Order: sequence, then C-alpha cells, then structure tokens
Amino acid sequence: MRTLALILAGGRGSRLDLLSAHRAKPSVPFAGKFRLIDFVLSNCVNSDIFNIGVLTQYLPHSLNNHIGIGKPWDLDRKQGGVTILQPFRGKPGQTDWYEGTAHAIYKNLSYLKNQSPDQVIILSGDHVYEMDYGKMVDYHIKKDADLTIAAQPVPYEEASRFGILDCNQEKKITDFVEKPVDPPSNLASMGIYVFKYDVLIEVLKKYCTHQSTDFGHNIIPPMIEENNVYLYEYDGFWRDVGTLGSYWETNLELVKSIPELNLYDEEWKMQTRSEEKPPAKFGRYGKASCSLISNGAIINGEVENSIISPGVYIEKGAVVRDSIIFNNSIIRSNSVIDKTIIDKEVEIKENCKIGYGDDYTPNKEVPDLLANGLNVIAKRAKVPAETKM
Ligand code: ADQ
Ligand code: ADP
Repeated sequence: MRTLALILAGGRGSRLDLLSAHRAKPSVPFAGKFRLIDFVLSNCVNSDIFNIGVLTQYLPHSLNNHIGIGKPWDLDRKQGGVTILQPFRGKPGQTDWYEGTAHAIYKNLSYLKNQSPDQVIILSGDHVYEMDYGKMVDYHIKKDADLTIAAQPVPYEEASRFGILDCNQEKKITDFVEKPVDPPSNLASMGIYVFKYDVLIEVLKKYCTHQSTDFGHNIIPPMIEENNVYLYEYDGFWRDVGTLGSYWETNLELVKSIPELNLYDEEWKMQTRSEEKPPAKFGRYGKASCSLISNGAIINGEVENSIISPGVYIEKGAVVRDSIIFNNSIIRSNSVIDKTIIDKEVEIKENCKIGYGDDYTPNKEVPDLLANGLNVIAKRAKVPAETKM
C-alpha cells in the first residue's frame, strides 16, 4: 500500500507574532538547531514515508531554502522524495489574503492524480512531536475507514483552539466541531488525517467551492454524516505550538532531565539542515545548567534553563534565564535576560535588563499577546546599553 504525505506548511501563524512575521511558521526555529518543520519531515522518514508534498503559501522563502531537495532527511535518495507545491501568491503585507487547507490541496489535484497513492496522510508543518504514522495508516486500513483523524485530550482551557470531537464505542466519530467557543469536551483533533485516496479526491471536488474551504470547517463535518470517519487515539507527546506561550513552554520542556520528547533517541532521529560550526565553547566565566547549548555558541556568562542556538555569544557577567536565544545573537556583558525569546542576529548591549522579574514588567500590561509576561525581541534588533524592559 502506497502512502503519500502532504504537509500543510502555509498558514500565517500570526499568534507567534514577531517570530513568524518574516518567515512561515513551519520555519520558525525550535530547540536551538531545528526548525518546526523538521519534526514532521523526520517523522515521515522514520515512518518509511518517502513520498512527500509540502504545500506552502505564506513567506515560503526560508522554508524553501531549508527543505531544498531534502538531503538532510535523506529524501534526495529515496523514490518519491520531497516536492514543494504551490508557492506563495499573495503579496507580503496582504494580511487579508487567505486560502483554506483543503483548497490548497484541491489546487494540486493534478499532482495528486499523478501520484495516485492508496492513501494520503495530511499533516501540519508546525507541530512538535514524535509519531509513527505507519501505525495510524495500518489502523485506518484495518478499520476500512474513509477518513481517520488522530486525536488526544488537551487542557480544557485550550480546547477552543482545536477541532473537538466525540465518538461511539467502535471509535467511529459521531461529532466534530471546529474551534468551538464553548467546547463540549477536550478530545482534540491533532489535524492529522489519513484519507482513502479516492475519497479524498471525491470530497475535494464536492466541497471545495470557495478559496477558504478548509478541512475543519467545511469537509470533516459533512463527512461525519456521510462517510466512515474513525478516531485514532494517540497518547504520545504532541504539541501544537500555536501561541508564544506554548512555543516557549514546549522549548523549555526539552531541558527537563527526562523530557517526553527525547532529541537524543537514536531509534527516532530528528534531522535538520544546519550549518557546520565549531563546538560550543565555554570561557573562564562561562556556566550553564539545564540548558541546550548549540554548536558555535560561545558562553562566558551564565545560562540557566534556556535554549541557546548556534553562534550565540554571551559575554562575561551576562545572565540568561528561562529564555530562548536564536542564531548569532549577542548578549553583551552584565546584561540580564529573563523569560525572553530573542530572534536571530540581535545585539543586546551592556548592562541591559530584559524581561520578567524585578520591577521591569511593562509587557504584563499588554492584553492577550504578551500578558503572560514573555518578552520577544525581533530579528536584528539592536538594544542600547542600560535598557530596562
Ligand atoms: P489550525 O492549525 O488552527 O487547526 P489551520 O489554520 O487550518 O488550522 O491550519 C492547519 C495547518 O495548515 C497549519 O499547519 C497551517 O500552517 C497550514 N495551512 C493553513 N492554510 C494553508 C494553506 N493555504 N496552504 C498550506 N498550508 C496551510 C487545525 C485543525 C483543527 C485541529 C488543529 C490541531 O483545523 O481541527 O484541532 O489543526 O492543531
Ligand atoms: P530565517 O530568519 O528564517 O532563518 P534566513 O534568511 O536566515 O531566514 O535563512 C533562510 C534560509 O536559508 C533558512 O532556511 C536557512 O536554513 C538557510 N540558510 C541560511 N544560511 C545557511 C547556511 N549557511 N547553510 C545552510 N542553510 C542556510
């Protein structure tokens, strides 16, 4: 049985704010040396799925460069390989331009027909997890399902950002509601779908009547009535890092002594494209604990409970706590960085105090986005010496 994977890598991810302002959400850096899309690509390869289409829409530039011909995942040497479909058509800044997930696939019907696999697994490019898709595909075949949806319980307070579903004793889905204001349960769709190929073609033709057609709103609800749609319960680690808060927490979960997502698992390797850099170096005053320190970093200050990406430089007397620092950023001497996400190539000059803690908490007053006390510093920002924020 042949499986084609389609990775949806095009949404705007606006809730990741500055981090996704100039790059598609799947290419947002994660865990120091990875990008979000590495998880789904590595899962495909580890599940022996080598035929992959990536659908892009919004700012695909860094994504295209990152994926290339798929070499880091060994996809350049396998049959099928990785194909990047439908490049961005809107103009940067045209924020009202939006295409739904199903429509994005519908536009690539001829590609799908050329592949004509037995089943299609539809995945998101911005989730952090390890999952063997082969087991889900086997289950889908055994159930003779038209569509199988992977799901797991999420915290109640987050349920309204997911598709919420219910099923009968045979695990046939009986109810599905996309992002309900008042969630009837906390069993959430992971946005991972296995379709019978013929059924996918049929429903795309039937329901893709407008550009904003998406699976959660327009395809799954009628299919529940008319087709055999099954639940696949998945109880492994899985995070949709859709908000800055969940992005920050999921990164920092990795520094626990035994994290649920283990990047050091030789049986389930996560691959990425990364530049060759020299080893991480600690100077005379350099210290780090409970942190991930990437190659090419030079640490001469103190790092605690943080993620440090390649090429970061932390000078003497600087302290970085509960923070995530992207590639090639510099923290000058005696600056203190607390609960902050710093994008690439930022320079924080001497004696700054950035972040939660003490009295410098103006961001706590900003509703919604930064109300959790997190600070975010945009790519290439230069923060003058003595700044307190
Ligand atoms: P969301 O992720 O909020 O919910 P959506 O915005 O449709 O739904 O995005 C799904 C994925 O497709 C994302 O990875 C996004 O980046 C990508 N995407 C969106 N539009 C695209 C386009 N035009 N081209 C290419 N890619 C596109 C979905 C489901 C919920 C489920 C959650 C789980 O709709 O039911 O609970 O995923 O995270
Ligand atoms: P971003 O801020 O999203 O990283 P960049 O312009 O820095 O945007 O990077 C664009 C793309 O080019 C990224 O996908 C990155 O993987 C790739 N890239 C940049 N520099 C290198 C390099 N030296 N070697 C390999 N890939 C690189």
